[in-house]
Amino acid sequence: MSGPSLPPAAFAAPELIQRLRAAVGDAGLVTDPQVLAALTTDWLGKWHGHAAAVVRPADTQEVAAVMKICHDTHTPVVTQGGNTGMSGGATPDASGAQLILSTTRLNRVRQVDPINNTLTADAGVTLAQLHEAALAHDRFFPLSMGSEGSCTLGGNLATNAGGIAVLRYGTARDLVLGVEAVLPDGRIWNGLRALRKDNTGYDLRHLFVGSEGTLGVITGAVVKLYERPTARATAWVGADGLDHLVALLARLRTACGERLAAFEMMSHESLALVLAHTPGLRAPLESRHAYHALVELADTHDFGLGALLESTLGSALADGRIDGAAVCTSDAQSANVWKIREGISHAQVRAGRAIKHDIALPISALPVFVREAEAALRAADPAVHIVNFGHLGDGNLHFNVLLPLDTPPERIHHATLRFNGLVHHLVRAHGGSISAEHGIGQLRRDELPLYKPAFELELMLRIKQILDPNQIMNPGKLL
Ligand code: FAD
Ligand code: 2HG
Ligand code: ZN
Repeated sequence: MSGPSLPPAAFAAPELIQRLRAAVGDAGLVTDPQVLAALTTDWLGKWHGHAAAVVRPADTQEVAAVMKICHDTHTPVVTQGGNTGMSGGATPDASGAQLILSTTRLNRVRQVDPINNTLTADAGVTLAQLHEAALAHDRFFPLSMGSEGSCTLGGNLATNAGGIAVLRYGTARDLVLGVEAVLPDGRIWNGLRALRKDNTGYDLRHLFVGSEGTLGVITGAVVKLYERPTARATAWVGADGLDHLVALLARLRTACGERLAAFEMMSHESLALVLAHTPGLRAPLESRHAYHALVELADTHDFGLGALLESTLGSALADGRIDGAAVCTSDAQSANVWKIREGISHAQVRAGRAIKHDIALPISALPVFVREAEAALRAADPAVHIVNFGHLGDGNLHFNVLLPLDTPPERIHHATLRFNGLVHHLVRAHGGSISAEHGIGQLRRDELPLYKPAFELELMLRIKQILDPNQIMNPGKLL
């Protein structure tokens, strides 16, 4: 589904560049082809575009000035944070008409309030910098993912990112209290409220969460902080069926309540892939299992977390619900299991061409879904290489298919259409979503109308029309 067609843009016209330079200065305008090349390709190397230029405004006022120019000249804008997105949302199209608005110079942590448990920061601050800023005040910002060294607060909100702590703290949407955004016409909306209660009408901050750069530029946000968990207990579990891991998750929730901080799953094939492509990692268990889980408990004080984890896993082993378990006894062992988990994305890039399925299902439906989806894919291609892993604790699987590195583009294209259809048909049948945490971007744009009710899409388009009447925000993405 797409909005109205764009009027011709005055792209790269010398006077446009001149006006942008006047707004952001020499330091804020990038025209160097080498820098442009890096920013016009996504992290996966899957999408390649061209840009008229890259602007790097230094503050919210400069973003507003840039947007006013783009509004006046109908110049399309692709907002880019850390460029780590998995759906091609931050990559411009091939026309060379689109401007990349990079948030990397919006890099100030504005305030940490340890009494209110809130942090206010510019949109371009990286997730790792947010962690450090919270830690400096003995607080904890829980959003966490493998890309945290590069991905930004603005990108996290614009994609409603998930990651490894959603089962306890929720997604980026659950962690944001206030948003500051520049609208497509250059007006600034200051919604930087640090309140947990505010019942004064429609909650506009949530329009920008998950908007993928299609409604405006997020320039800052207020997020929730939490007490810092200083005690952790980590274990690796082997199970011969996914239903065993789902039962273990329920048992851990009952036994450990809020202390359950992570429950990450990977199939045997995913483990084998990451071990084969990442030097220095060791398999945590000697025995072979169809599925593995990384389980972590965390608390503000060590009230016997290790013993709690051991006894819960011990009873599951005794009941035959799981088939192997090892509680980590050193920081080095915990680091090893987390490196295994976080290494899967990189291993896929090294090993082949991944056809990604970032799907969410009710946790209770996961075992049946996986059985049916594996059978459907194997019926289509008996040699199919399925890399199934993900955030089992919140019902999010990365049910990917890996093709060999030398697969010709047409074969990738046909396999993608075929496997997407098979997997997403079953996702819908089980009440799931075709995008759990990576967003729609350009990856799922054509499929979205097949899986989202037409009336919901119509409402989304109407909201887009009100905020972005000239259709300049990230055209070709999401809607
Ligand atoms: P970008 O890639 O720059 O942009 C993503 C989208 O957001 C684009 O549509 C862009 O236009 C828009 N956008 C960016 N900044 C703004 C802004 N300030 N205002 C408006 N729109 C904006 N994601 C998860 O959810 N969970 C994971 O566990 C996870 N693990 C990952 C592991 C690896 C190794 C990698 C490479 C990626 C992973 N991701 C994960 C995906 C990615 O890191 C997240 O989607 C992240 O939120 C993107 O942030 P970014 O700053 O890189 O955004
Ligand atoms: C993860 O959970 C990320 O590691 C990336 O969301 C998933 O590479 C993928 O498919
Ligand atoms: Zn993920």
